[in-house]
Amino acid sequence: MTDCCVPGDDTTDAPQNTEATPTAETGASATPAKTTKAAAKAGAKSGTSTRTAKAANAASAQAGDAADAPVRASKTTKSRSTKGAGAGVTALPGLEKLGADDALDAIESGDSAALDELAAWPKNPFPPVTFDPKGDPYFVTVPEGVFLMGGADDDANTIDGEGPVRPVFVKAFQLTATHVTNAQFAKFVEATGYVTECEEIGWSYLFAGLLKGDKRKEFMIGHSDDTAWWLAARTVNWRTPQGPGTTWEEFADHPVVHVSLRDAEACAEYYGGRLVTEAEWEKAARGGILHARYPWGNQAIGAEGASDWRANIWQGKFPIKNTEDDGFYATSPVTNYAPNAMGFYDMAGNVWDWTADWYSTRWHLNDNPETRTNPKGPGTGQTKVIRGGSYLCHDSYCNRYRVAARTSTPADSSTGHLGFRIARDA
Ligand SMILES: [Ca+2]
Ligand SMILES: [Ca+2]
Repeated sequence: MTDCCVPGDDTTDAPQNTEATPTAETGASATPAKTTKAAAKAGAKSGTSTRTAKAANAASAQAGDAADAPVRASKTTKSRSTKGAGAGVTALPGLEKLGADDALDAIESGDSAALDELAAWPKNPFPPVTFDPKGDPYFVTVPEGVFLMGGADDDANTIDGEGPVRPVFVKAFQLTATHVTNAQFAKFVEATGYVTECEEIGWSYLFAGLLKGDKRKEFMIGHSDDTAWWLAARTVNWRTPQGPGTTWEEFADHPVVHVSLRDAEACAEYYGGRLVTEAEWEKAARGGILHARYPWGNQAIGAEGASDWRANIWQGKFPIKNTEDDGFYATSPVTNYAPNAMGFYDMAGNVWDWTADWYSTRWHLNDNPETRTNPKGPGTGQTKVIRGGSYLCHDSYCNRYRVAARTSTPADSSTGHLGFRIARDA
């Protein structure tokens, strides 16, 4: 791949403002707000992006509501969390073993030595396994028990509702070790004849650096209003993951992208599963580490140099220059980077994962059995939670590859940096 272009460098109506800005720390910028089907059709017809601000505004309103959300567990919150989680569910198995109280004390104190201890690799990591990411999905079983959900990082996106850190019980479940790959999605489509939402409407969002020159002139029909580097590109879908002219077969072991929530649910059902809840996702992402910034611990990505990248994110100057120090401009093979201690790959970076939960920045602030025991998120909402960050994440722009980070997007969204995993009850 070549360096990222400046969106708008070769078309007159393309976006001009491509600099990452401080406002890019909002949820609406981590992934473009998407259209409804009707808006998408209108956009394709008019040749301009008609992505309404409705969804983005809704998300912003939610985010604004949570500006006063706590980001650290206070002693009061901790005490209530533990008690509340136990109430009505007999007990929280594993809580004593986990040492949640001590962990919360350490997190609250901010003592770096204590935090490093919490972030230590588990003493008994899951044994390594070998599987074919182009074969049937490989499931890892996560045992039941309590984990500490939420983050208290100094640079946490507090408006996203990352905190407080609280004990959450999750019953045993299974989750695919990797993002669902193009090969796996292709098998589902071949067996069922399924047609994805963006195939129906005729376009999807593609990162500007993947649609340049003549191709941009031919295929671009608009761009995101709030994130200029997302171009609405005609004919793009999962079969052409990195733009017109590319094929899924070239990227068979990469995550499938350009899939909406409905598409992800249909594929999960085909493989006998469902979408993951947000709590299940975060428990799997933490991989048995009590509390850490990343799925592998607290150490920043790349701390030991260019060969030390542990996830596929963006290096360089976003969105103009990607130095590809981690080896990839866009998506990467799903087992390219080392897994976490439970055997889950790409819980940071590569592509986002859809989750089943509606997004709220406040729902989990209520301390009760519904939010602390097998939580499934609020009953309704306007956007769905997505987790894990993508190849477009960058320290200076969107540091949401941290394990506690969260954002959301409308259910009918499809983009080139959003995929999914499959969960099922154990
Ligand atoms: Ca990369
Ligand atoms: Ca990911």
